[in-house]
Amino acid sequence: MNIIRKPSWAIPESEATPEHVFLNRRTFLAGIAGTGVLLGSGLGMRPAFAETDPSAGLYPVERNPAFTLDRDLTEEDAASTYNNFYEFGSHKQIAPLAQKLPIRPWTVTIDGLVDNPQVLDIDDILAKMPLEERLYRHRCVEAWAMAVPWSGFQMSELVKLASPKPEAKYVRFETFLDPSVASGQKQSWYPWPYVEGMTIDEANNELAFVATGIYGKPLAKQFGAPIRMVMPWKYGFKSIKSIVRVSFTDQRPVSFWEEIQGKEYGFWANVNPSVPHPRWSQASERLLGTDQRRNTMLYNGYEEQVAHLYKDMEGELLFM
Ligand SMILES: Nc1nc2c(c(=O)[nH]1)N[C@H]1C(S)=C(S)[C@@H](COP(=O)(O)O)O[C@H]1N2
Ligand SMILES: [Mo]
Repeated sequence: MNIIRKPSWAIPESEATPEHVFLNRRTFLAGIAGTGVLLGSGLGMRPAFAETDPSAGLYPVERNPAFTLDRDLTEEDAASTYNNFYEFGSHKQIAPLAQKLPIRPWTVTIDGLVDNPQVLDIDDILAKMPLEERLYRHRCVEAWAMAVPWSGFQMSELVKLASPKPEAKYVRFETFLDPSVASGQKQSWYPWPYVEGMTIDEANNELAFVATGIYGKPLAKQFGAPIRMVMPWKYGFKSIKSIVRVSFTDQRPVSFWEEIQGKEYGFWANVNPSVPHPRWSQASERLLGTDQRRNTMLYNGYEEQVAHLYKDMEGELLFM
């Protein structure tokens, strides 16, 4: 049994963290006009860290019009230069460091209480799954937010592929473990690898999404390439990056942040403006790449789609 001891500065900070989002706007809308990806968004786009990815030819994928937004998309330069990816450091400027992550070959192991345990190659997953684009809000527990176009597939497709046994109640996800490329993983007070979890009902909700791309391209490494979760009604730490293992279990998984600081980061972590974090308010959020704030929305604005999942769960700490 590990006793986790960690310095207090290793805990996610709220607005105390100075922002270093230097927008380096390089607009050449003309260059993407033919792609249809971001038309109407007003974004100029260019990859912050261009690199050839073997799946590049798959994107852009068709946008699913069912998932629209109440706000502008975040500029790609802002979203891709301000990231949480503790494997590469406990600060936001991890993008250059994350480029060290090798993303081929890459496999995802599906195991546990399933009829179809298997090891899937990332390119087979990409070939097999119905890829689409969705515009989602994202709300970090630290009170910053963004709105981005994810590409990928609905998580329920992966559940179907695994075919969980009736005893399975939860899905547990694991990120890669390789301290030789991710120097943050040499910090032994963290319980590596990063783990997250959800119920199978949550995984089967139509909003639960597996992202393999963003901004009409394969995921840049700092976003959690080559495959990550997106749970838009929950605080961002639930959206685990660079997944190598998906296990179906009858035990509620203990997630990375819950293990570190369970009183501040719980299992459910649903967004709620009126339940403050023990160290800061969640009433409003800062929009990345702008100087604007907005009021936080219950379930990050997805109440209609997800509130039913939490009926009759009054005893649970649903909002931390
Ligand atoms: N493996 C892993 N996944 C992770 C994290 C992390 O540090 N490691 N950070 C989480 C947090 S706190 C947030 S807000 C989002 C940030 O996603 P983004 O950097 O793509 O915006 O990733 C989540 N997934
Ligand atoms: Mo976060």
